[in-house]
Amino acid sequence: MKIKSLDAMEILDSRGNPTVEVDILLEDGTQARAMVPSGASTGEREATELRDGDKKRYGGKGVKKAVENVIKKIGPEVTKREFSSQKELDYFLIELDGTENKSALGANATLGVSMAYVRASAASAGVPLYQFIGGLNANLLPVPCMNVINGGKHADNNVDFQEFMIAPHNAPSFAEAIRMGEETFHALKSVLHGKGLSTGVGDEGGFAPDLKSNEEAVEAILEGITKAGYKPGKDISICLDPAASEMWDAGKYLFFKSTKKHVTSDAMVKQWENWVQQYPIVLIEDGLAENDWEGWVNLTRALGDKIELVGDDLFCTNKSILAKGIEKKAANSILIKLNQIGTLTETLETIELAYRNDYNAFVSHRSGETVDTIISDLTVAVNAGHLKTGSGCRGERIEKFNQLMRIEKNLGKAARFAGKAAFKNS
Ligand code: 2PG
Ligand code: MG
Repeated sequence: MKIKSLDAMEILDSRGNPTVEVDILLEDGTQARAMVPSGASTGEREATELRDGDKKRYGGKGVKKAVENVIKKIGPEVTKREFSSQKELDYFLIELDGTENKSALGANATLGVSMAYVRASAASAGVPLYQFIGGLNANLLPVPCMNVINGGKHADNNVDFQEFMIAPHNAPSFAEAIRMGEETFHALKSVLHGKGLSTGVGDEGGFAPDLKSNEEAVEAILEGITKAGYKPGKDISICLDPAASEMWDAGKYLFFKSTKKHVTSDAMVKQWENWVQQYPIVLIEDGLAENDWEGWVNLTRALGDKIELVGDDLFCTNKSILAKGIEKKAANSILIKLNQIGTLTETLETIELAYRNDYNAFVSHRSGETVDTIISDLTVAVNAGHLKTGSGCRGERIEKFNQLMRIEKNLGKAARFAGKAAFKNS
C-alpha cells in the first residue's frame, strides 16, 4: 500500500467551475483517480474549500493552490512514509494540515488524496470499493431520492425551496426503483409541459419552472407519480430539502423568491406539520436553518417520531456538531457529504456516531459534481439505505445511479433493496 507518486490538476465540475482531480500511483503499480465535488448552498461550518481568489481566473474560483498543496506539500510527505490503513493516511493528512477546518491545505486537497488512496487500495486488494470500505456485510442498495424539481440557490426560478425529491421505494430492486423514478421524471415533464411551464433543468437535473407557490411543486410531482402509473405514498413518496439556512434572515425566514415575506421559526414548524399531514412526505432535510437550534429542537419534538428529519448545514458531516445535536435531540438523521469534512475516515466516524445513537445517515452528492462515483460505493458500504444524487438526467448524476446498478449486479443474490423502511419512522 505504499504510495509511489501523487499528482493533481485543476479540472471542471458540472457547473463549469474549477475543482481538484488527484491521481495516485501505488508502489505495486496500481493507479487510481479521484475528483472532488463542490456545493453552492454550503453550511457555515464546513471544512474549507480552498479557492485561489484571483479574480482574473474563473472569477476567483481557481483551485491552483489546492492542486499545488497536493503536489508540493502532501506528495513529498506521504511518499516518504508507509501507511497501514486508510485511517492512518487520513489522520496523517489531518495532522499535516494542522487546522480545525483544513484551511491550510484545503479540504478539496485532503479529500482528493483520501478518495484516491481508498480507490487505489481497493483496486490493489482486488476488491470492489463498496466492499473494501464496508466489508462483507455491505449489501444494502439504497432508495434513490431523485430531485425532480429544483429551486432556491440551485435554479433561476421563483421557487423558494431548493429540492423536491421523489423516493421510489416500493420496488424489488434498485434497478427497478430507478425505472420507476425515471418514468415519473418523464411523466412530470409532460405534466409541466401540459401546464405551459418550463421543462428546462436546474443544477441537479430537476425541472425548474416558475410556479404559483411552493406547494404547487409538490402537487405537480404527485400528478406526475399518478400519471406514471404509481400510487403516491404506497409506491413513491416525497422528500424535501428546502435548504432553510438560505432563507434565514435576522432570526426569521425570508421567502426570498416568492412572497418576499418573513415568517417565524414556529410558523415554519407549523408549515412542515401541515405539509406532512397533507402530502406523503417521508423526509425533510434542513427544514430549518443551521443557526436556529431552538427551532430544530421544536421541529424534532413535533415531527421526529413521524418522519426523517435530516441535518445537512446543521451538522456539516462533523462528528462534534452531530454530538451536540444528539445531546439536544435535534433531528434524527444526518446528511453525509465527504467534502464537508475532508477525509473518508472522518466521514465514516461521523456515520458510526449517528448509527450508535439511532440517527440515520443520508448520503449526498453536491450541486457541483463530477463523474466520480465514490458516494455510490459509500452508500452501500455503510448500508445507508437511501441517497440523493440528483434527478433523472445529467451525466454527473446518472453516473452515480449507473454505479449503483453495477454494484447491485455485482452483489447478485446477496443484494437487498432498502425499500420504505430505509426512512426513519416509515
Ligand atoms: C444540499 C446540496 C446537495 P449544495 O443542500 O443538500 O443537494 O446542495 O451542494 O449546493 O450544498
Ligand atoms: Mg441540503
